Amino acid sequence: MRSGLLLLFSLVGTLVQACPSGWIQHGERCYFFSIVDAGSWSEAGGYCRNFNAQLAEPDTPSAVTFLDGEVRDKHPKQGEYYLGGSDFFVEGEWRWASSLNVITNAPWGSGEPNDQLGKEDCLALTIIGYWNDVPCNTSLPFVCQVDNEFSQTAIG
Ligand code: GN1
Ligand code: CA
Repeated sequence: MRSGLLLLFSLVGTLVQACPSGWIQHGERCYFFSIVDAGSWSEAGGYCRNFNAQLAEPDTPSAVTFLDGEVRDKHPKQGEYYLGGSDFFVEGEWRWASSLNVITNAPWGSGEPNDQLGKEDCLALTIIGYWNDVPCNTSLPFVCQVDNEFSQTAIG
């Protein structure tokens, strides 16, 4: 019985800290950098949602720094990656898609966001870490985010 309980706890202990295979853990979130372009910002979000995830919303300094490091070190050849932010509703007012909270911690590149040709309403992480606004119909790879198992099952 005792060893059975120990086995149970050690199994739970393994499961609760895991990210899905191919995803990377940071704090209580898992991130996935897509290999291929998925299409528009909306389609990229659809891919994430198909896996019960969402486009990444790095809304803390720690998350910003982490994704910056990841994109520079491990994903340097894929151009820009969609993140889950947009100024779709009010030009110049950038919001996270899931919460509609105003984005307050954006490490915009120099001169960005520039709404080039009046057509750039979607948020992208560039391969050198800073953020840029791009047309929402640009075909780009993307970063998904999901809570890891630890934050979902910590109480259970
Ligand atoms: C890119 O290269 P160009 O001028 O077409 C970028 C814009 C940036 C601009 C900065 C799809 O546009 O968002 O503001 O560089 N376009 C894309 O010079 O990434
Ligand atoms: Ca831009």
